[in-house]
Amino acid sequence: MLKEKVEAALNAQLAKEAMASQVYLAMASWAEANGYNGTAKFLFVHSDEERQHMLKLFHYINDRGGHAAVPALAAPKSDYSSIKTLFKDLLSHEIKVSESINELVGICLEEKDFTTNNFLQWYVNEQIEEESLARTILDKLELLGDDPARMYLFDRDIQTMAQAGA
Ligand code: OFO
Repeated sequence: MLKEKVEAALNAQLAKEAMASQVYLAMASWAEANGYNGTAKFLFVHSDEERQHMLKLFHYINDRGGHAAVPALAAPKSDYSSIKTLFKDLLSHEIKVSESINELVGICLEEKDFTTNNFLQWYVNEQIEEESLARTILDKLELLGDDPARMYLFDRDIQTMAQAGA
């Protein structure tokens, strides 16, 4: 049985994963509408992954005798000035999610809920990978500069990454 404090913190995390899915979906839409189909593909896949993260928490809460709440979500930002600003936002979003996962782990340890702590280790590792991927993409974008022809190559490249990850 989940303690109330842990259940509330898990539901708050569930809402953040759902929000991440929405944010990446809006980013995918911007990319697709602006002709960056490879980037859009990558972001659609990322959005789906965040939904899976949300569902994993959802089932865990219910399986442990809690009640998973479907969150109300604010409309995400829908416009970006460039691919680079989009990925900068994506990295800051991931950093915030990592901080929130760490706080959640802290709550589980305070409450001596070692089962949930164990369950959350998957998220701790996932965040390391996602932050590192976002940093690699941003480094690439820094190297490429803003030249549209190079953005075309970047877009083709990231599509390959999306296909390999899918
Ligand atoms: Fe859910 O992994 Fe990113 O945020």
